[in-house]
Amino acid sequence: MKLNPSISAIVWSLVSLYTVTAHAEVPTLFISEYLEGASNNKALELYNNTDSNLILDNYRIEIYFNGNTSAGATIKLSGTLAAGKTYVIAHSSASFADTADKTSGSLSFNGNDAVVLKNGDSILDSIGQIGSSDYWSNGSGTVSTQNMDLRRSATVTDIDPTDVFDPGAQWTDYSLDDFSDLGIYGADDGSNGDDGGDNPPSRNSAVMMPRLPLAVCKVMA
Ligand SMILES: [Ca+2]
Ligand SMILES: [Ca+2]
Ligand SMILES: [Ca+2]
Repeated sequence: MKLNPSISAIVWSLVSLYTVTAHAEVPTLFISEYLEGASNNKALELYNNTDSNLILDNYRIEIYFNGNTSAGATIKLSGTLAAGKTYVIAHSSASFADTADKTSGSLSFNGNDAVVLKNGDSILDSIGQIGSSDYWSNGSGTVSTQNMDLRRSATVTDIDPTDVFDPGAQWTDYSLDDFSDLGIYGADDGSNGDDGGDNPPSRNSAVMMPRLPLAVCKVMA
């Protein structure tokens, strides 16, 4: 039997939709916490939301300072990060540096510097907007990339470092120099996010990572 073209298109769309869903459920590494504290108290917490070890050798953090469109600092990661575990990078002179997985004197953002996480040349996640020297905040200024500890509060959706950045959309503010949650990922209620609890969501369930646009293109094709 020959399917008519419209049924064939629907079947293809459903197959492609399945592909979209499958891809959307393959998260990798993302930034779960960002600490922009006093002096050199700077840190990033990364979370491996896959069911596998991640070899970090091709991963790096880039920092685009003060609206620059070229990275002014590159911090290469290394080692292996187990499934469901965190990796903390701290400034070498941070007061909590001895608790970090990696330290670097280049981790010197101060609120108006875009931070990008890459695997090779693929962008995995970002904070801020490359080319902008704004100190990013939500409308009221209660959630800001300056002088705050920010924890990822919801499903990861904004990974694009080139568009407008609203830290209030996916981040919850904690006080300056509150480094008590560095190295811990989870939410007290088990929801997606990092709010100081220790109950991570089940992995591969809800964190949307960057493959979606490609797959959407496939659906549209
Ligand atoms: Ca700066
Ligand atoms: Ca963005
Ligand atoms: Ca944390």
